[in-house]
Amino acid sequence: MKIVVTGGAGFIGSAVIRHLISETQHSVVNVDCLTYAGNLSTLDVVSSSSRYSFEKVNICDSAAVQGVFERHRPDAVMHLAAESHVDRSIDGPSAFIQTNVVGTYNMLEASRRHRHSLPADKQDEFRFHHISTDEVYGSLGDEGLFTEETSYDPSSPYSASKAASDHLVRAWNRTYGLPVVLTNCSNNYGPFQYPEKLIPLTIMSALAGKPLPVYGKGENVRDWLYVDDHARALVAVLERGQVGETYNIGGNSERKNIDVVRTICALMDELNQGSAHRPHEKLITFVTDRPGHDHRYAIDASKIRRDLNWTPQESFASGLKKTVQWYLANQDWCGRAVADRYAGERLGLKN
Ligand code: TDX
Repeated sequence: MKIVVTGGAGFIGSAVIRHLISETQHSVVNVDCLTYAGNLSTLDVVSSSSRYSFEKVNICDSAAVQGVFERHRPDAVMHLAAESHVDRSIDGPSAFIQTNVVGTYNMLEASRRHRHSLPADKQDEFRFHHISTDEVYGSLGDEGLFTEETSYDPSSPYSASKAASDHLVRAWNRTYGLPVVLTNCSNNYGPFQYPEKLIPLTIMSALAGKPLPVYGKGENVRDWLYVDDHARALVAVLERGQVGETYNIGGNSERKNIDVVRTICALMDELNQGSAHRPHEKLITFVTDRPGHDHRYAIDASKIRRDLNWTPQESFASGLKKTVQWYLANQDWCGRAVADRYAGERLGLKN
């Protein structure tokens, strides 16, 4: 298959492309406009492949998106391009509405037009895979899990924009017959994540001996998924998922934020023994809570396990250790990723 991957220079998109080029025979057209969070160096290990090409295109530019479809005539789209950071969506929702809602609409319309230009058998085989988040379901109490049937109840501008995009994708399936599959995942972590998210921000701040900000009391729970496990799941859904279906993807690794931060501190003590900042736990600082902070996310991934035979390979302990090791060994990459763009300051308190 020739697959257009949007957001392929981002954290999850680049993991998907590395997997597609290294582990499958599919071809990839990476469509990315290289925002602050996009970085082509994430693709250095695959970018010389004859099955890889790059288009610097913003999905909000419908004419440019149309051009990509005309030039490449893809068999499938994996749509990952999105603004993804909840705190930034609180400070400035506009980019989230544009990219996540309008950008998804542009991708759907371009896919619909392109599909009509294909021969009949190819029209049936075409796939639009929309990659989304468990945040569309809102917040759980202390019990229960998100399933594919959980009602939508988003809390932040980010999650509301992703919920809107999910609804558009389902509408294009029901109204226009576009063959879609959807996935909603839990919190991802691993190499190449932009150091604004909890895990890489904690590692980078601990390295610099800076305070480790924990929102509220650190009692909020997230369900962690190693990014390469997610990438394998996404390719399984694209190749074998049922049209019109949604699959929840989670790593079965629920943790309180404070426990995640403490575990990172212990790993930093162990793996960075020369550090002047040991024990790193003394850097933990409780700060004002995030407005509209969802209490708990947890995914029931039994559908994708049962129907597509996918299971996560990484435990949270093994994945987190690999991640800390990667950031310790790739401090230059992180320095370049944030240079002149983000100094680790608190985001998301504006109202
Ligand atoms: O400095 C911090 N301190 C802190 O306590 C940061 C950045 C976060 N937190 C808390 C807030 C959350 O409870 O840690 C938890 C994780 O925060 P984020 O890394 O910002 O992720 P989250 O808000 O849970 O959203 C993430 O998972 C779902 C991604 O950013 C989304 O794109 C994805 O859809």
